[in-house]
Amino acid sequence: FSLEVQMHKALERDEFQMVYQPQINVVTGKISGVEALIRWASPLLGHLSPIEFIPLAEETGLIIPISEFVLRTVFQQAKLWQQTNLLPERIAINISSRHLEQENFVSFLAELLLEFKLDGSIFELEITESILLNDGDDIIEKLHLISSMGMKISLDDFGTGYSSLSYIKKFPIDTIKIDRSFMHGLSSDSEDESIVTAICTLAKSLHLNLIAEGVEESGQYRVLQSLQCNEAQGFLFSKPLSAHDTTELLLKNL
Ligand code: G
Ligand code: G
Ligand code: MN
Ligand code: NA
Repeated sequence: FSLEVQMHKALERDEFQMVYQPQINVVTGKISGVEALIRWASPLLGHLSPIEFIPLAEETGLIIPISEFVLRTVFQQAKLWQQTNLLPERIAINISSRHLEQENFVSFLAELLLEFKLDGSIFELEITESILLNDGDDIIEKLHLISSMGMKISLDDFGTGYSSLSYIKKFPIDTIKIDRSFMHGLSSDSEDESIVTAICTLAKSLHLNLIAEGVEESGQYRVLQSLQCNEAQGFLFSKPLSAHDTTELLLKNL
């Protein structure tokens, strides 16, 4: 029952599922976007967190078909929401650096856009800083191609890595997502608050969209509002929801 063997079978057996977590516009209080997140319900191993299987998928290369499944499923969902006038402004998708590095990554995206007749601007690809460390030029070129297709790029888990300002300048980044580890001390005037304040100032001066992740308490939300952080995401608003439940929520949000 090795994890690797089960993961292989999981794709064929349709055991992966996408869930969606709403992102809230801090000014209007309405849903501005959703982040797509993968879930795996294995009949043998139970519910597994992506933290438990994505690293192994990256090591074994299985991340490529999994990531293609993620993109295809989310594009399909976007089409359904578009047809029912429920499409949020943005759908964010986590991209593994292993997939981004594939030669055909950009053409895969282009083909999906064509197939589903969708505008690229619906999507935002979430990448982590580590990818920007690797090789510069090849990745820059890809990100520019993705931008030219209308898609946005966001830096996930910001503040936990190098957070180097030179990356933000060098790469076509649209959005910064403040890592959820900074939310804990946000309503208690701590170091976290100083860091989040600094990131907000940075984002504003660079004209970047800013999303705070892991917002669990209304006190944290109030601080984010006062700092003019654009968007917030976290259990305070909603946990990640099935496609069906997300659709219900989007209906109410109209
Ligand atoms: O949803 P959850 O909190 O369990 O996610 C845990 C981690 O797994 C996060 O770092 C998230 O970015 C990553 N993750 C979730 N869904 C996907 C996905 O569809 N693709 C990739 N590459 N990573 C994902
Ligand atoms: O690394 P990334 O931002 O992609 O991770 C997203 C993960 O964060 C999701 O798996 C989701 O389940 C989790 N998450 C979302 N909201 C909250 C929250 O308010 N608190 C905590 N602890 N985790 C959250
Ligand atoms: Mn993410
Ligand atoms: Na994150």
